[in-house]
Amino acid sequence: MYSQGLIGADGSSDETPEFLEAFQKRIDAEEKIEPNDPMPAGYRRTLVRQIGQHAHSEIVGMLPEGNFITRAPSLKRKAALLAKVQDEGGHGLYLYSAAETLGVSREQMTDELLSGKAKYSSIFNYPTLSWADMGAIGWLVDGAAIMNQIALCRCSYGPYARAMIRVCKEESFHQRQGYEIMIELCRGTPAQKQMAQDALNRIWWPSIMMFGPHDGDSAHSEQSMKWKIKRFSNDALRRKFIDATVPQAEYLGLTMPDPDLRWDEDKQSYEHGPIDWTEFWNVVKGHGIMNVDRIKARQKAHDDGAWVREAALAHAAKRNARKEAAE
Ligand code: FAQ
Repeated sequence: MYSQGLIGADGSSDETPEFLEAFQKRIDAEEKIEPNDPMPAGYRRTLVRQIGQHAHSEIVGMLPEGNFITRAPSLKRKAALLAKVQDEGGHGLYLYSAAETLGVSREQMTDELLSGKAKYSSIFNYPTLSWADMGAIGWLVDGAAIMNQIALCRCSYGPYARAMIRVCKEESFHQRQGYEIMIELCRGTPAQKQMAQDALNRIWWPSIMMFGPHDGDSAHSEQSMKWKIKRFSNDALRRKFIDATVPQAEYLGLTMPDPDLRWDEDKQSYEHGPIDWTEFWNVVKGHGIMNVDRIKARQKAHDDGAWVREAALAHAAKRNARKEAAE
């Protein structure tokens, strides 16, 4: 999709103080940085890290909902869920392409995911237990993803920012289909409403952990915000998400599973109770309930797809040979 850029083959870039200052000036002037532009190695590394993790999250994120495609309660629900899961796969592909513009290959990123070296969002290491989880994931997980990704549409790196525009439009559909499942369950029988409450109870805390550690513990936020890769801090986005979501829970007639949640009149915003960061880091380090299963499933998909990659390469080689023979 894009060229691999003009960064030296050894990944180096010329980083004199003048170069760094000129780069920062472009950022401050809201210019978009494009693949062939000179950029500090740290800027490129940060983007490869973040876009790679984001791509892996979309791909691994297909698994929890994929688990329910065959169990959707109606044809309409099945079609919507299938389309949503396919969209997430598409997002992963745009993002891998955006990362490739920075000189990292798709194979390298895939190897890092399958070897367990690469991170992906903590949220996808929790199991999906009932149909209500499809509602809560769309409502809360896609809702949190949009809150984060709307800001990324203004990221200083052009290919990432442009990919996010389409991704956000699709995530918005996902959020609505999830919330609509929640509405239907909450208007249903007491047992259905209880399913919705149970899903909220389990998914709420992991969804607010998606925004990452508190600002004071966020290793990358300060530099990423200076480079306008991130536009808001982790806590600022988490706060916006909570403020938008609490009234939606009230509309559903559900109770937020946070006894310390309170409206702060001065800040005109909600204050949440303490987040269990031990659980968060445990999941990030690979010890969540589903980490091992998720990587196993991705490894199987990769192995099962080997014949497709081989066939595509054989087809490309044949076409090239035919083209060369005709010249
Ligand atoms: N899970 O210094 P920070 C979706 C790591 S897409 C795991 O604050 P940063 C769509 C972080 O990587 C969801 N690890 O890091 C969908 C870093 O580790 P490192 C994904 C996490 O990058 C919906 C360390 O902690 N969205 O849901 C997490 O400045 C439904 C220190 O953290 C994106 O990736 C976490 N939650 O801020 C699909 C959006 N949080 O690399 C299917 C783009 C932090 O030093 C179904 N990414 N870490 O080893 C971002 O905006 C940022 O990367 C943050 C983290 C905000 C996630």
